[in-house]
Amino acid sequence: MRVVHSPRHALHDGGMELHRGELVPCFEMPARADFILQAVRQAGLEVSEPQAFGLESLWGVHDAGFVEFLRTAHAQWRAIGKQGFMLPSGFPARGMRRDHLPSGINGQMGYYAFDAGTPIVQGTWDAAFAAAQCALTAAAWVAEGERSAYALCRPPGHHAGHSTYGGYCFLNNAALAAQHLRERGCARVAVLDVDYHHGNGTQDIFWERADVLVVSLHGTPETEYPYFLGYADERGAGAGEGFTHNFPLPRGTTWAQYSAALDSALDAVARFGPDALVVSLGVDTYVGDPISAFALEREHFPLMGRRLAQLRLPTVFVQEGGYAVEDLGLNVAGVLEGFDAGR
Ligand code: SP5
Ligand code: ZN
Repeated sequence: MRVVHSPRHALHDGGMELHRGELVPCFEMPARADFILQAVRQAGLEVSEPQAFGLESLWGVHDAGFVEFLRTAHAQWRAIGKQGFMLPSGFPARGMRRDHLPSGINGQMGYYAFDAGTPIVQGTWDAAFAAAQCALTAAAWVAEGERSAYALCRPPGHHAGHSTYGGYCFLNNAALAAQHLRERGCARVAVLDVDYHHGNGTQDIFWERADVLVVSLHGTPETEYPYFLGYADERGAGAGEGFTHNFPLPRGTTWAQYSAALDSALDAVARFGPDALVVSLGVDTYVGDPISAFALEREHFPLMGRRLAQLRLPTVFVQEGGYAVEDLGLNVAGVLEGFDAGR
């Protein structure tokens, strides 16, 4: 399996997140990508840099005004004399206006963000755009006939919606890969999200579409981030009704419980009959993850990869979460090696 990665990910660094009432350094840190890179190289996989894709390659998935906000946000912050990371402090909740984008940068942040855990620093845009290009490159390879590819994206993407950011995510890398496959000859594309957290952004982007199936297994929003989306009764709307499937699982979920839900998720994908698969690959389901509460062990990740391979679909893996930094590489490489062994 070929790997695509950009060193520009490291430009997204130095932010703090609001965690249990305190500002702490982000769990989503550059060292994550370094550990993954080391592990995939050790596994003998070839790593390339992304091809260049223009801003217009984002517009099939994201609102152009939102993209412009992300691209210029930190410059606007510096223009009012601020430095360092930016976090929003107010959001348009029930009863407040969502039809007007404030002109000030603080209001704009609250308008587009949905949490106070996703700082923007000076290098965030360059890193997020490079990650998007990695996902697009992996999708292009698969569209051209590769059996599978892995986009080592950082920052991650599955929480980013059509015009929203949060959950450490700015641009939805997996959605961009799926949309690219759609535009390159795949009539139906499935996105399977195995990150610990619900892929609310991907669900938002494809909510009313029947050509992209969205299936997510995750910690139940009753207790787990992102709290306000990811229930089993969310099934899509309009033309997209029945093309979203959620499998919320309780804290403490073991491999036995997880793999039963994974089988149901894989059945939903197989029934859809897609031409290609995009896997939102978060390994924060690992028992050692510092912000998550499932109980998957290292040996379960190759088993997951094997099951994914049994769909026998051209597959793009896109990196999402996973915060047990030192074990992250082996867990990711475990999925990829299991997939390659199971083909
Ligand atoms: C891509 C991805 O995995 N994003 C996750 C973003 C989670 N951010 C907020 C996490 C809040 C978790 N609450 C802490 C519970 C500690 N046991
Ligand atoms: Zn996650």
